[in-house]
Amino acid sequence: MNKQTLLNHRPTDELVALNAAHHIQPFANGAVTKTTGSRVITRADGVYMFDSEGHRILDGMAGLWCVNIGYGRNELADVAQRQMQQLPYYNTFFQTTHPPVVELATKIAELTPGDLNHVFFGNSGSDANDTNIRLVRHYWASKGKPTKQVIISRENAYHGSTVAATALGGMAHMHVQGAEGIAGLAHISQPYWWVGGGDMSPEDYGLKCAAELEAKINELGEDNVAAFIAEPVQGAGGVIVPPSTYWPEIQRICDAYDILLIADEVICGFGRTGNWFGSETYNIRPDIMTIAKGLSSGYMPISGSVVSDRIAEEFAQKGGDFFHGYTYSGHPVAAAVALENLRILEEEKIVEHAANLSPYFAEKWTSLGDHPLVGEVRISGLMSAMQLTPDSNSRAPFAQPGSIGKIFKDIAPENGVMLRAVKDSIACSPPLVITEAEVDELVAAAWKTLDQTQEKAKAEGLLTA
Ligand code: PXG
Repeated sequence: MNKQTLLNHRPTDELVALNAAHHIQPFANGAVTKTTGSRVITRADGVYMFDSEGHRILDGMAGLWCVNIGYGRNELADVAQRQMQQLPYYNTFFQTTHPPVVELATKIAELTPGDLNHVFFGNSGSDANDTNIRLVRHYWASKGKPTKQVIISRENAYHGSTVAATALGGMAHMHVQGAEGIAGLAHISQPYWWVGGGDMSPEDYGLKCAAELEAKINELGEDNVAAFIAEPVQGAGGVIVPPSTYWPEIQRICDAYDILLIADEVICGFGRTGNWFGSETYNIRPDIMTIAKGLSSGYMPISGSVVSDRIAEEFAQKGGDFFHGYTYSGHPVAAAVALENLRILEEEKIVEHAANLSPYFAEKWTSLGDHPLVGEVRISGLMSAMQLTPDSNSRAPFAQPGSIGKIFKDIAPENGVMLRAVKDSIACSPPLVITEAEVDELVAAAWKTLDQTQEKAKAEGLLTA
């Protein structure tokens, strides 16, 4: 075993310098990596992680919205070791398969709602969404409707970072970095009432945003539209919890027109919203579900596109060869680890725990709304956000959008909590195993961070009031 990487790592300053010299980090600014450096995380247990300097930090983001069962579950390590010894790798192409992938597909079919009974495996949410693009287009071609090609998505959606998933997502600042000009994609508004709702009630605004789907289908022509894709609750976009009117109307429109509905459950899946899937929380009947993150609680990279009987039957009868697959689709070690994660989620009733804890979590998180810097709070199960604003009444943005969220994000770990800033929204998504006492600790640290953020912002002239 390489003890240097596992236990006796190099001193922090060396690690930080080598990191800046050789590691290109995702969603990071290379210049800042060089000047400010990066925090080095060395171990984690339960809801806490520890950096190389020994600071204990409550992980309010469950890694990156994924460590649903919490850290330190050695059962997953044991399963990985056993599977590596028995069959570390074999492919799932060309009519071969292996027990872990069969067991996992069967388990996912059992857990997912409705007739979502068939899984195509990938390694990340991004590649699963790439799969979905090819899958729905191949489906319609097989059905004899090859013109049904366009996939409608939403502004500010996050569906991943491959070229296709970036273009499918709705983040303009990502599109301009190498993902422009991908054909057959269209976008409608997100139901982000705080920013876009104006004088409308959230419910009316939800209907207005949903109506855009119908308008877009009519503009493009139903015969040209393959699918609509959306996260039940937008996560990376700032935890945009849709108004209650939104999903029923979206579902009605997808049913009324012959449009496949893809629920991107990469964040919402596996308990995050208090049910196994966000689709259950919001009464959505998807034809395809994207799953990743909580599927293995992040212990191994694995994802899936879960499809309905209707789609799988078409593939089985007329689809012919689907020329698509990743070397590691259904990787045996990842599949075995995911299966063990699902066993723990189920047997330890962790999804029920999340549901039972959610009123307490909501009450505590809502109390942050009393802080003068906070305009609204948004909550769904154990994911939440607070919207920072200089003026709750006018819902005004800050003079320099994003500047206050960044101050908050930088201070939070100093107060022992990791949270994520999405511009001036602060997102929270703790491991689902978090306890009431740990919620108290998280919220107290967040309040203290709000105070310090306000002070610093005033001192820097970013806040005048
Ligand atoms: N769909 C959704 C809804 C996601 O949240 C992906 C797809 C892509 O998954 P992979 O496994 O390819 O990363 C995601 C990922 C953030 C952040 O900063 C969020 C994600 C990834 C990285 C950062 O909030 N979500």
